[in-house]
Amino acid sequence: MHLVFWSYLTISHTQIKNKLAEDGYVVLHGFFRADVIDAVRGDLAGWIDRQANQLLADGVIDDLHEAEPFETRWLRLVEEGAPRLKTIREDLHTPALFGLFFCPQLLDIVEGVLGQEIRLYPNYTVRPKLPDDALTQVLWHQDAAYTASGQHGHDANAGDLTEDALRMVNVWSPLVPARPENGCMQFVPGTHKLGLVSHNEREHYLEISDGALKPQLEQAIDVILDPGDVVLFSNLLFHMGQPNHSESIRWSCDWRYQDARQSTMRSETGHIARSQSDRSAEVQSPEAWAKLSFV
Ligand SMILES: O=C(O)CCC(=O)C(=O)O
Repeated sequence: MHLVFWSYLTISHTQIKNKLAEDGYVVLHGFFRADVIDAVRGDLAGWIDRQANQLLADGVIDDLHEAEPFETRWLRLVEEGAPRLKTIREDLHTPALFGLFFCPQLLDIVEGVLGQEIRLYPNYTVRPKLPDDALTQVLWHQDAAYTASGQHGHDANAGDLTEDALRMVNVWSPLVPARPENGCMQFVPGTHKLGLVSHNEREHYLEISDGALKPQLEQAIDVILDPGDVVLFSNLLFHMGQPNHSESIRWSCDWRYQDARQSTMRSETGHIARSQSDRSAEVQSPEAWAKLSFV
């Protein structure tokens, strides 16, 4: 079976690697084909529908809001009592998500950075960023600080981990246009070169300490992306997710790749995306992905 998930690339793999090394991120516009993104939205619309039916059966809501579009249906359900979610993680083993996480053309790029043994790191995520909700407003951080802590909440071990142990390629791709008004991310280019800085634990997220953050903030840029676009970035890059001041949900997907020979530094092991040494270990198809679970 030959799977084609992407549309075109106007930049070479070497240029991508150089931009990642220099700026700490690289944007690939129009990377995923529209039907790939539509399929992901379709699977998530199915997830919303199943949640709605369960909530109705449990007496939490009285209306399924079936006529609402993808952008607002979950919001209407939350307004009626559905849980406010930071992230969706456990329910992403659907055929369409395979098209993002295991896109061969994306893995070719990642292979150029991480080598031929690649793991999909166990924190692949869909974010339904709700309007004006602090729970979904991700503070300034480096992803490596979460990794070093082994889980959200504290980074007590951060000092013990080398940058090599924390090395990953992070990926973020929106399912609706991501703009400053609806909570697109902000990056500070070049901050991956500062190494792992100290973070403070806030109510919902870690936050880079003032001393490290303040001198950098003037250089912050909005990461404006459309569905199909993808941004790759270093897990040492300073970044944040702005508040969503629109009237609909900013849906997005984010995931990370790691050298599969390294420890995940958490109890989950993730899934093998590419293995030169053992092809049979790779997740081979959308059907195989759909049979697996978040581990
Ligand atoms: O989606 C957002 O607003 C923030 C995401 C983020 O911080 C990440 O993917 O590491």
